[in-house]
Formats: sequence, C-alpha cells, structure tokens
Amino acid sequence: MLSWPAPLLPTLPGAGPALRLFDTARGEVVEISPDRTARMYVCGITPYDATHLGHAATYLAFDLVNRVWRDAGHAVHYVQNVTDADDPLFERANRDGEDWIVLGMRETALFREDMTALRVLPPEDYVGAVESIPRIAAHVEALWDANLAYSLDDGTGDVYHDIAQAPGFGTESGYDEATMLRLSAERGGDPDRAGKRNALDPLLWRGVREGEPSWPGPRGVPGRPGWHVECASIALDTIGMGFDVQGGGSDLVFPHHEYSAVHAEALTATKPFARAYVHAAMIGLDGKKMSKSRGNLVFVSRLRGDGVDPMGVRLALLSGHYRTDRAWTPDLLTAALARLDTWRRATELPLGAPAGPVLAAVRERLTDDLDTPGALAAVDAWASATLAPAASGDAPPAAASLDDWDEQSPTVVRDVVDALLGIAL
Ligand code: 5CA
Ligand code: ZN
Repeated sequence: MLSWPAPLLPTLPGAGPALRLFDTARGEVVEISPDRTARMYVCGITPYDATHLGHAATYLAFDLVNRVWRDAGHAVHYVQNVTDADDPLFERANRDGEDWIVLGMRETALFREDMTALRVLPPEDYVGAVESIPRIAAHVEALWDANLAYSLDDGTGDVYHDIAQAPGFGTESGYDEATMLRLSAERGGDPDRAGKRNALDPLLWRGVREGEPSWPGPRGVPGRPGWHVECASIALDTIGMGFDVQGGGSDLVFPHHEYSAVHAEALTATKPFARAYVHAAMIGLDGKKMSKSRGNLVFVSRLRGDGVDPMGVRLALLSGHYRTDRAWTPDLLTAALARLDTWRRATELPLGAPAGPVLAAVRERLTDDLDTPGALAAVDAWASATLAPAASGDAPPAAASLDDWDEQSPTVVRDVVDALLGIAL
C-alpha cells in the first residue's frame, strides 16, 4: 500500500545514550539494542473513521522511537498495517449505504494526510490486510496442517488456534486467566462460543457469512482472516521474528499483541516474536477513553481544517508522557501554541544560548523511556535564556564566551527540535 512522504531529517552532531523503553512483557524499562537496522512493527488503523488525537498520540510515540534510532545512526525498517477488512468497516459502510472498500480507501488517505501534517516518519512497508489475504491464509493453513489449529464442526468454517499447545501464551501481557477472559469478551473475542476447545482460543479464519465479503482461504474454505493473525503474518513477511519493538496503544496489550505473538511463535517454532512490547497510554476526552465507538472524538483533520498549526497539535500531544493516560483539553493546545511561538521567536534570533546542553538533554530525556515533558523543558530553558537579553534589551551575558553564546546555536536548536521531536519551527 502507498505510504506517505517523508519529512527531511537533519543530522545532528555526536550521539546520545542507548534507547530504553518500558517493555510490557518484562514489566520494566529495558535497554533496546537493535542491530544496524532496527526493526519495528506498529499496529495501524482500522480505517472506518478519521484519525483522532488518541491514534495520533500513539503514532507520535513510536515516531520518537524511529527518530531516536535514526539519530543513533541506525537504519530503521518500520512496518505498519491497515486493518482494511473488519467488522467496524462493514458496519459503518452498511449504516451509511457506502461501499466498504471506498470507505477504507478514503479514511486511509485522510490518515496519510494527517500523518504527513504531523511530520510522522512513514513506514517502509505500509501493508493492508486485504492485499495480504493470500499469505495470511497460507499461514493459517500451516497452523492447521501442523495440528495447532482446528475448525469448528458447526458448518461455519471458522478456524481457531489451539492455545493449549502454545507454551508462550500469556507471557506478553502477564495477565491471569480471569483477566484474559474478561478482556477477550470486551475486545472482540468470543470466550463463550460453543465448540471451542478452550474459551481463550482465538479466531484465525472466519468462514464466509451471508452479506460479508470473502476470499479463498485455508484448505479452500472461503472467508476472511482473524485480526491477530493479520498482524502476525504481515510482521513475519516483512521484518521476520525477533524484531526490536512491537508497538500500539495499551488497549492492544491483550488480546491483540498476546495472540499475534503466539501465532507467529507457533508458525515459526521460534521465539520471541518481538524483543520488546511497547504500549502508549490512552488519550481521553471528558473522562473517557477517546474511541470511535463512544463518539467522543477530536479529529486531527478537523483541527487542521479549522486552521490549527499541526505542529501545535504535535507539541500538545508530546507535552504528556506516552505511558500516562491523559485527557485532551483545549488548554493543552493553547499552551502548546504559546510554547511553539516562544521556540520560534528564540530560534529566529541571530544569537542564542549554548546549543550543546540542550542537544544533550533532549537526547538524554528521550532515550530514558521517551520522557517528552523533560525534553520539552530542556528546550524551554534554552528558549527563555535566549530570549531573556532580547526582552530586557541587554547584550548576551558578559560571562558567555563567543563559542558558547553564538550565532550557530539557534540553527542547531532548530535542527534538534526538528530531528528528535519532529517539530518544524
Ligand atoms: N487496526 C487495529 C490494530 S491492528 C486497531 O487497533 N486500529 S484502531 O484504529 O482502533 O487503533 C489504531 C491505533 O491507535 C492502535 O495502536 C490503538 O491502540 C491506538 N488507539 C486507539 N484509541 C486510542 C486512544 N484513545 N488513545 C491512544 N491510542 C489509541
Ligand atoms: Zn495489529
């Protein structure tokens, strides 16, 4: 599938510490040690509605991972999927009397525009579910042929993964069985379905139903893929096993990332699927998780349409830590636009406070589990030091040497903010 255009990425002098991120599976902040090419898979959108600020916040968190790696000299093989054939799409398209393919294409196009406006680095592989169906079906067939999957004998053609044969099951989320059963019921699973060997067995292939689109499937059974095997399969076919970061929002910890990992580990008889599972917290509005089904959404495209500077939106979302559930408020945007203005005024001055410390601090804060509030505070400190003499009409502090307080510094800081935070000043 078509990705979106890449913004230019300035190169910065020197290097920062190694990246550390919170890994859900290990329950702690761990050092991420990629090979020369770092590999990351981030779960993409289900394109039945426009991108809201919750989605944007999640993609921004992983954009920082991408930027930190590139700053450290890594090539990055970044993969993202598009769940362009799933129930929410069919339901919305039916409701609106629209073709589900047209709906998916339109919302995916809007997502690309939103990501471009927010200056998110594009994935190298942007892969749709529909275009992947033959390969997903082959993966399901392989599990079935290995007797790791079974079909229900109720005539539906539905195929399930036999989780009792998956020794790694439960290690990504670390949840107990009761929690898994509850979350499975809440998030699209079917623990109460009759005929399954285990209530927690996940759907691999859904046999064709009246009125639903279908494709040729495993052992010739027409239908469509389950959700988790979609991501397992796309990741396997692009970056393979043992990649560095599997990313998404915290609502994907279970069941989605647990099952994607278990499917891929069963398919390859190797471990791990990902070396770290990293989750961004939820953005809410008025005390509730922002979600399409609740309808409490603020869309990136709506803000853009209202003339809001996308860099203000980016800065507002980065002003909170990615692992803290937080609310979107109009005040957050107002504060971000004021901050953006301050940074712009400071970087437009002919002379600035030393840039070295701000570069070191931004690198240090971001590599420490993406501490964006800390990184932003470092730029704030530089901006106020730089603006202070201008405000008071004084020359730069007499003690500062020419090397320290110089004409390169505003340009360097602009590059730091651009390369590491993705903010164009
Ligand atoms: N297509 C699947 C992933 S394979 C999916 O979850 N799509 S989605 O459109 O519902 O969500 C896209 C991404 O945004 C996911 O990573 C999801 O975890 C994240 N997300 C959804 N709602 C929020 C929210 N309120 N705050 C932060 N992230 C969110
Ligand atoms: Zn996914």
